[in-house]
Amino acid sequence: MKKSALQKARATYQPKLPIVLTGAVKAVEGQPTQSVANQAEIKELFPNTYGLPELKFEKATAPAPSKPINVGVILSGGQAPGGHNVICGLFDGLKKINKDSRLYGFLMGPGGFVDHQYKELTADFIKDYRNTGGFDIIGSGRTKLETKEQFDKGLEILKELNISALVIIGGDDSNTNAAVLAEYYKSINAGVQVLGCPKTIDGDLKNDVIETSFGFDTATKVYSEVIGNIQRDCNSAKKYWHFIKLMGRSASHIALECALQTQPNICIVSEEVEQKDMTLQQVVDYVAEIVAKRAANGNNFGTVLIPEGLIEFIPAVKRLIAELNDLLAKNAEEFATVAPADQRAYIIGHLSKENAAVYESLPEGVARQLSLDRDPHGNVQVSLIETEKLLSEMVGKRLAQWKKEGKYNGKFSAQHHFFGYEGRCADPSNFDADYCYALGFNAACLIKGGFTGYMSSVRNLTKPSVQWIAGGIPITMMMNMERRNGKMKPVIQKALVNLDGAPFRKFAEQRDDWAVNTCYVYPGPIQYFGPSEVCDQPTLTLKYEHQGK
Ligand code: FBP
Repeated sequence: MKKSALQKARATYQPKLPIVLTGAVKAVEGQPTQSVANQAEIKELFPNTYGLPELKFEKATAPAPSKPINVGVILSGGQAPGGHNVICGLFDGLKKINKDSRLYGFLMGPGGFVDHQYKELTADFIKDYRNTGGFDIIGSGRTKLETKEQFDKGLEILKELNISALVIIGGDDSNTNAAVLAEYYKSINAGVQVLGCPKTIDGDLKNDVIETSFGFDTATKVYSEVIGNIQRDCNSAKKYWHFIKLMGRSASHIALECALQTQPNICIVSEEVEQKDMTLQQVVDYVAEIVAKRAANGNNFGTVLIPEGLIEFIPAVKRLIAELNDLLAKNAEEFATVAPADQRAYIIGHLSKENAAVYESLPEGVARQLSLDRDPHGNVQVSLIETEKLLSEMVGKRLAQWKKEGKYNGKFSAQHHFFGYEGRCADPSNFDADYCYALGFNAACLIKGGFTGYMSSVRNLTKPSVQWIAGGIPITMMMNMERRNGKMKPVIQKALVNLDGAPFRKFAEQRDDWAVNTCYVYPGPIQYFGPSEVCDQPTLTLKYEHQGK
């Protein structure tokens, strides 16, 4: 494999472990826990893994030598920078327990587990993946682990390889599956522990006990670098409005973090749009008014950040999606037989009057997108909806109308961008390299302690990594009941942007200034080597959340 100069230099980086994990540890148990909501239902569904205590690792005296442990690992869902380091940390942790421990990677996500596709991960093999981005070490996939048949099929290969613990590195849906699998294996005394690791660039797998998911730090730094570059271009030529859609699924954490880092003229936050019960036209008017104000000052240029989930949060569209989800789940067989040209009419004919009207009012392409296949977890594939073009088109129309009415006299020319895949496989920042390595190493400690149904947890993340706190959080603690594919299911509660939280408040205090004046910040590329204030800064979201505590 030919390596770039940076790859070669980066391979020698030794992630910094929390000091507590550098020696022998003991797990200190906290109080029994409860799920965030629907306690009775979740307790009934997880009789063997509900109510477990939180765990915190503390230093212990050196233990007697342990037996080797065989462990399986799965990368699940979208790529996020640092996944390779989770695997390296897990590997090193297992080897520290006993040098004869073995680690097996299931290939291409949960599908590899069910289909018995795996690879043994040896020291020689993983060395090329240390501190690198991507999930290519074993590949990833979105197969949903949910049926007893899948669990039993997976158990066959675990038994064959003498694997006694499985680590699932994934987002909220994949960790939900980890909890269900842990419960099932415990209920049948399978002798297999199941643990999760919080992954996703979206930043929506967090709560009081999980401070952030890995990958959010690096991905937002990459997007902010490019947004900064665009802003400098924009401020140089002074002739374009750039509409920039950012990944992040439903939550607007990525857009908000990038706004805090780059100070664009406009950043839409979906959660606020929902709270204010805004229509699509009101969102358009909000943008058009700022374009007009800037034009009045002679500034016919600017930047607009748009979270990819925006469309789902417009309350009328949200109601439409909820009905569409049920309709498409219930009538799946019949709908599959409808010719593409007739699908629009079929949907309109089967929706309630109110939702049919909303469906008809949307541009055809967007409406079609909302009725296409969900991902295996039942999510609308928002990354495929071209919200940035939809918005700029509607803003252009509004401005043209205002021009006729004599209310606006500027020039409006738009450029469109979508940043998502560009950041998901970047080499992890120092923060993500350390955090991921610690999450993996910590998972090995949880395995050694015999725990199951836990998520690996590393906290105190705004402090230097040596001061981080390591432990485990029962996954059931993060769960509530939600409607998925037409049925109520136990799932980890997604963290959306909290409008009372410090990151949003910081943004809201400054946005009027950023809108009219040009206050761009240019963060530049991620730095891996150099002074700590340049290389080791966590996200502003994390920083403000900690300050707000
Ligand atoms: P995860 O929840 O799996 O981490 O998804 C991250 C993400 O990048 C979302 O931001 C985006 O909507 C989605 O994946 C895109 O999915 P795909 O990789 O299948 O195109």
